[in-house]
Amino acid sequence: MRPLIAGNWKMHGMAAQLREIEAMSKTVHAARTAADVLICVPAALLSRAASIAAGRIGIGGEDCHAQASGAYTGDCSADMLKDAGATTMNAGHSDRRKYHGETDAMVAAKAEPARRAGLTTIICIGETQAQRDGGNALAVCGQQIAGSVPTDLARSGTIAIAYEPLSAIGSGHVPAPGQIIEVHRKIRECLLERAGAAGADIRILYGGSVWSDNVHDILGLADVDGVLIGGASLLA
Ligand code: G2H
Repeated sequence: MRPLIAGNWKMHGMAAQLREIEAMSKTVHAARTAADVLICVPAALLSRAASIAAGRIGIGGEDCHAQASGAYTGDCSADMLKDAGATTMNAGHSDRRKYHGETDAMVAAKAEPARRAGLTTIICIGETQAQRDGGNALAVCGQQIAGSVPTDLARSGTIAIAYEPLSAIGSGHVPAPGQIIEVHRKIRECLLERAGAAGADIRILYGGSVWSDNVHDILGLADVDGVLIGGASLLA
């Protein structure tokens, strides 16, 4: 499967940083990289980022509201992301689950309008350290897949999954390869159960403290079809 290298700027970045997207997109285009490249940016930068990237790399939103429009001050719909030039969006990133109380059901409700808008959705899941210490990591990830991934979407080829163990996010601590392989294998099993053969084609990304010095090793692990990169994607 062609890997996806996805950056996630979170709530970082001003117009000046879009120069990095311009330079990167030109490099990626010229080098004909063997991976798809995507940068997810704050909504305020989306339109300018998409214009600068000019289709050479994908530009993604970081979240959307489940409704198409309405009195939801401060929110942004999937149609709006698409209209601004996004190809992709994140749903259920751990920051959204942590700071906005997003549940699996809320995540699932965002993925469907994203599909209708023509966006691919990266659905983020991952266990807490307490859940892992309690021996429940695989069960938790399985439950999150069951609750966050609508079955018809899994069959539609318009989603990817990002596994982000919470202890790895922004911490510099990447789990042992065996842990990543074990959870990705579990996610693959869940996707095959939900989507049948189509589940084999869904990318499963790893996210959490991916940097230039570990990205190649992580991409070489079984069932790792890409990476979601936060902090390191902000460095020029
Ligand atoms: C977590 C990642 C992207 P970081 O998946 O959100 O962040 O690479 O900073 O751990």
